[in-house]
Amino acid sequence: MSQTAELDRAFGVSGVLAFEDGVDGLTIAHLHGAGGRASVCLQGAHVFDWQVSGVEMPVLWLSPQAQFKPGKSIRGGTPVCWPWFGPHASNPNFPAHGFARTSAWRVVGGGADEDDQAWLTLALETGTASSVMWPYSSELELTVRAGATLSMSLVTRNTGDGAFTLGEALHTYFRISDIESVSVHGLDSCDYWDTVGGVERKTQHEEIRFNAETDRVYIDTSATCVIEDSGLRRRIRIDKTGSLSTVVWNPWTAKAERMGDLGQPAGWREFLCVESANAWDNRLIVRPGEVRALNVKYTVELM
Ligand code: TA6
Repeated sequence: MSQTAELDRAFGVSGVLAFEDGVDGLTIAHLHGAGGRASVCLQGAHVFDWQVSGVEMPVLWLSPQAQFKPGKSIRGGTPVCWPWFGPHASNPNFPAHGFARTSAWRVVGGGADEDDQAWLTLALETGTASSVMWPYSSELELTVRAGATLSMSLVTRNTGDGAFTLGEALHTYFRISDIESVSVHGLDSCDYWDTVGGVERKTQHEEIRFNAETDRVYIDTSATCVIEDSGLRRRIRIDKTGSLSTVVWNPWTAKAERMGDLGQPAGWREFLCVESANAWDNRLIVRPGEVRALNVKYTVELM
């Protein structure tokens, strides 16, 4: 029996949760909840699609050049950055944003919850293939709940006998009409590290608008953010708990050309990353036996 058939037999729920053989041997889970549906690649526990009934455009952005290949991060959706954010602190050979997003996660549960949301929980044990990069015993789980809203909960358990420092993010790419037609609200007066052209600490004044490469780590904030999109006439509300950093990123022209996988002629104009994280000043010390959860909930409101 194929892995997909095994998963369908063990966890499938008709009309709610089904598994599919994706391209290049990756397995995809499809969640159908009341008011919306989502798709998750088991590699990386990577939510790459979420569509809300009655809302024309998908809420998450997926590059037309996204590749679904073993060991490669999917460009778009919500990459899980764990157990570090950005480059590794000391070894430039280790993958940026950690190894969770390119690892094989396993299904531990799924179905319909009491609110008719379709849910799926995936798990990743560390300390084996990843032990060179991460010499700690830990367990990681991601639970996705999909319907008219999308929720994700990233839970880290320290199952070893030593503390570790954790950097993490749900690095979500949101679909927008155009980068110059949106603004981000909720971070007014927050301090941030501006990482474009060096690193400088600054303070946000009023909403964020975009006219150049933007790569900012807002720190010490648990604020709800709202992406206001005048082009698509919608707001995307980003509620979070267990996260003290919010990363706001758009590559603009030059970096987009260097990256080369954001879609032509200017795919970079149609997404904005607002990432709920614990990064930089807000990295966590997780002691033996401790459990930490980073939770987000996304809601779309038509304007
Ligand atoms: O979160 C922003 C960022 O750190 C940018 O600097 C850019 O590198 C982006 O993540 C994408 O990183 P990736 O490793 O997915 O290409």
